[in-house]
Amino acid sequence: MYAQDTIVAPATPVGRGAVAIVRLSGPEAIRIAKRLWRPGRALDRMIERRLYLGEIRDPATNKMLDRAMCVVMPGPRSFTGEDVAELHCHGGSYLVRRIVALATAEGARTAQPGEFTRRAFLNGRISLTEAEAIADLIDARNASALDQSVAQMVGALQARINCLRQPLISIRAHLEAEIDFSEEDIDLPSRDQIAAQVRSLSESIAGLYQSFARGRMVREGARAAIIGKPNVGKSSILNLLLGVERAIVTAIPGTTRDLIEESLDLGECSVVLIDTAGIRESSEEVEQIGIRRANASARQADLLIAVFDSSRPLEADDLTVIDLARGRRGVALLNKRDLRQQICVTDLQAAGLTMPVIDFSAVSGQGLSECREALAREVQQLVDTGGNPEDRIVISRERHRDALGHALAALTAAEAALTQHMPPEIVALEIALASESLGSITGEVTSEDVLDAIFREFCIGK
Ligand SMILES: Nc1nc2c(ncn2[C@@H]2O[C@H](COP(=O)(O)OP(=O)(O)O)[C@@H](O)[C@H]2O)c(=O)[nH]1
Ligand SMILES: [Mg+2]
Repeated sequence: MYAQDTIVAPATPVGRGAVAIVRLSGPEAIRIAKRLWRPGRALDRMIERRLYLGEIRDPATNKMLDRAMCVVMPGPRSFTGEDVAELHCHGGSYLVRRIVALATAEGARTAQPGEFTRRAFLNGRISLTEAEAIADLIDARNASALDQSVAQMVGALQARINCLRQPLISIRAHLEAEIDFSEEDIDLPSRDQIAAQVRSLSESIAGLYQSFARGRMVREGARAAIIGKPNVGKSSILNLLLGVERAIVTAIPGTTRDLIEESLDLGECSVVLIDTAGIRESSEEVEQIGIRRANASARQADLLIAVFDSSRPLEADDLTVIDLARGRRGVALLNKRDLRQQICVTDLQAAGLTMPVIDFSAVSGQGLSECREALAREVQQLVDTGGNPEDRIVISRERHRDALGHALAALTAAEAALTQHMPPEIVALEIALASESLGSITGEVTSEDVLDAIFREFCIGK
């Protein structure tokens, strides 16, 4: 299935730290650890999965490199399912590189990104959804993303998929029986019964398919586009929210042309802030492209932050912004409240703005915490499942969504074949396709290409 060689990599990030871990996995892992770590002989008498203190030495010169801990975890009861040894050394980047080099000199190969987890999957230690959950857990930036990845890691999504797949397997068995024993008098569910079962499974799969929007928002953050006419302070607000000078701010209208995206953590959740070019009529070519992009990103965003300048009267371009914001989720910021006020909240409401409005100043910071709270509230409402526990299981990756989409298409075809009284072979084929698509999510059915795509995303040593 895969090369049975021994791999090595630092399991901790590059850089200075109190401790770093160099991990080995494969048939030679324990032998190699024994060559580098002394007293190597003691490894024979070591209790599995227990840390021991010793020294790391260059086997060629016997020169000591570090005082370090070692632990051995023989397969199959290890993360990868193979023999695993870990050296817990001090966290120096040269030191770690040197230990990895010593391990490769002893016959180990440097691991590819995600190769440890890939081996864990190939050895049946974890499912694909579990492997993906581990990657998501490492990337989690807020409480909701962590909760979501933990739920997936302990198997909630896998269980849900299996629940949907099992009935398909039994429907297929019934259809096969109908094909094989068509002459005999056996008791099988009627076509109508099967069609009803297929329909109800389709509904459940469609529900899970639709959870993608919520799952993605939790995993990556809800997308919030900052819109407004030029010079109202959009880029200043982005910088203030992020706490860094990310976007260029000038008094010249039309400064921001391209989209700028940055993630902002709000504790429970995250948003991806998108700074856009000002929305106005423009004849300048580059700015026009920027404005088209601003409009497109406003349409695609989950939330809008609509910005207005309180120190100037409302203009036609502001009305365009109010139009864009109609019926959308988000907040409006009445900016530049540190200056002499020309318009107030009621003027915006009279012009048709329906979003909640916050008095704001990107210069003084007025309204900042209120804005963060309002954004967090909006995201929470977007991802809220309304208390149905089944809805709490979500998909968060396009890979899952596409597989569910294929399963749905196959089930629709199966239902059509059933109602049109087509031969059971045709129905069985579609049911098999649907079942295979579901199986590809958890890794019951899989291909090398899919595995390559998934594990490429992992960091080295994971
Ligand atoms: N007095 C004041 N000036 C602001 C405020 N926010 C932005 N500005 C100024 O308005 C101008 C345009 O700001 P910018 O963030 O580039 O606006 P954008 O075109 O909407 O991105 C700059 O000169 C900013 O310093 C504010 O709250 N108060
Ligand atoms: Mg700008």
